Amino acid sequence: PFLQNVLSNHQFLHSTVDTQFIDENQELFNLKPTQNRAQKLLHYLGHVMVNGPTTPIPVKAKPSSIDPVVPSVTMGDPPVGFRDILLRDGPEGFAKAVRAHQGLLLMDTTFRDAHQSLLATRVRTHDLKKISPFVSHNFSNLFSLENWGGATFDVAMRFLSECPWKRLQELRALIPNIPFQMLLRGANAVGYTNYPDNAVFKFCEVAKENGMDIFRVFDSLNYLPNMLLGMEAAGAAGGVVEAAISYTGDVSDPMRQKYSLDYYLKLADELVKAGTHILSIKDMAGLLKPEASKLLVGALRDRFPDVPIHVHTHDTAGAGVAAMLACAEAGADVVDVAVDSMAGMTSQPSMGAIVACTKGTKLETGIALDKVFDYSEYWEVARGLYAPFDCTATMKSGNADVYENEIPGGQYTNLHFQAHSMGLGNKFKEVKKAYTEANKLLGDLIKVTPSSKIVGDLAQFMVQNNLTRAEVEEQADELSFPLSVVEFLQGYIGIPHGGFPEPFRSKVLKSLPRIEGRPGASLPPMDFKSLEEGLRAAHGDEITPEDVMSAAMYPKVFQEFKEFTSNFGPVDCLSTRLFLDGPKIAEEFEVELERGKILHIKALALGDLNKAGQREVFFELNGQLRSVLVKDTV
Ligand code: 3PY
Ligand code: ZN
Repeated sequence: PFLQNVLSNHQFLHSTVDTQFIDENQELFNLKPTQNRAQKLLHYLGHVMVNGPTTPIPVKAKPSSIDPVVPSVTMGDPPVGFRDILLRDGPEGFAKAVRAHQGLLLMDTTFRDAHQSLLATRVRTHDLKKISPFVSHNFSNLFSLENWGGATFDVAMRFLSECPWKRLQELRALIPNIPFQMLLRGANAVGYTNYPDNAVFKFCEVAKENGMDIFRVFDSLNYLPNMLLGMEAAGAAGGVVEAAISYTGDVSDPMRQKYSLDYYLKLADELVKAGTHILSIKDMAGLLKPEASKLLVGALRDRFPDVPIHVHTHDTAGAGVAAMLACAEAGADVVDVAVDSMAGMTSQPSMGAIVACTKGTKLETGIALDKVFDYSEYWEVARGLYAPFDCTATMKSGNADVYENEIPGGQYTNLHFQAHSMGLGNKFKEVKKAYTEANKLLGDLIKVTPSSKIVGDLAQFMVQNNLTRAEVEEQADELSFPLSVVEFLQGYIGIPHGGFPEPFRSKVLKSLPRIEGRPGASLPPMDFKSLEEGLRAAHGDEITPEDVMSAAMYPKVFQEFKEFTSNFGPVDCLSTRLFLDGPKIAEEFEVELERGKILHIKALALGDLNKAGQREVFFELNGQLRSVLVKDTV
């Protein structure tokens, strides 16, 4: 790099060089590691060409070689949207405007829950960015775009080797007019376990600073103290607080008493009393039937005439559109949809269907159907790039058995993948049955991350050990349960509605300690200063406040992500096919490292295996021959 700096220096090129030259041109010593970015990316591409993808692949399928075409976008600023109202009037004014709005509002989940449910959360910032200007210009009347949080935070670092914060910043710059929405797991923030309170507060603060607007806050047990903590954190950050009641059971079934209409109304009372700006029903498994929608949303509408109601569902059984229309009829202000080609099955119901079905009615969405078609076409082709993660490789349809097993959308897909990869493809039914039994064993829980994982772990344990519910109950004091189950019973994630199952809990825990009350309340505050110092010592001075939060949430994942990028460079700049599959021999392509900084690369050849078990991979980089040595691990 020093030599390159010298060779491109103006004075060096245009005058006689004497010994003062170096002293006068201190910028020659500007040897930031970023100058190796190109070489690191070649190393990455070579690695993928020799060894295959660096991210785990659930299905044996190649990414499509067809790139999606971005529909054209008009020049100039995008139209004014709800975010302009939010910025002008604050969260309360925003909530009033939503409530006063005539017609049905939509949240688009395509950028988050849809791909979390269908494509193992693997959609990359690269493909989100490309379509963002189109969304900003043509979907300005969306209530919000859900594009962050939930599982996307850790998956970005863990499996995509990209920074979740950079995603947020880049999307914000491209979509200034539509509110961004994230999923916050209450006291678990974007993790799977309770964090100290100050970590949740700081997380929301940094998210808001980076452009997040609306925080959907839930707790996987609907445990009020955890929910209140998350709501306070989002509110203190200046965000719109959307408290979400996780829905399970069936309020239209008089036989299902544990999660009755009365249970939900009482919880809603508490959330409204705590000042939520918006009240949400989070139907993570898609259990809300049209009749139940009428009852639940109708009752909430009567009780809280001024509070906007926002409903989330999954289409696993196939009744999602019917349910969302029933919710809208009963007075919901906003419902969740995904664009058609990313909708259905374990994802959200179809945007196009809702837009078309409400056209010309009092629920008219104001969204142009032909723009939905263009948007859908982009995703239909983009989805092909993610073929190695697409649940439709093995799952061919939704299934109304979800009303029985109550498995949340994303987990339904994951369990299907797992059953399939273990050669238990035809055992999915058994896994689902075990899930139903495991849920009963644990006392019939609300099931959503992380409580859903606990039920899933117990179900797998039962399948692997060939145990029935009665056998597990009988042998509870002898069995060696998954850690997540034991910790749940200890109270690590909070207290379930109706309390812990007895005598099962006592038999499993014996003398193990039990946490009383809200778990986060007994955790010592996180020391951000020493965390930051440690990160600087390990990774250098370019550590940002966002990095500190990533490490606070996921220390090990962050560490591995930093190591990966210091070896392989900014892989987020690569197109998805190159990221997953590498180039073909003789393929020429461009990589934009940053605005205007473009690398021209051609893959030339793959060398033979040498004695050290390596292969040399040859490239042309900006017209110059380069090669990298890669260990062949296949
Ligand atoms: C998540 O927590 O990631 C969810 O999507 C829950 O539904
Ligand atoms: Zn969901």
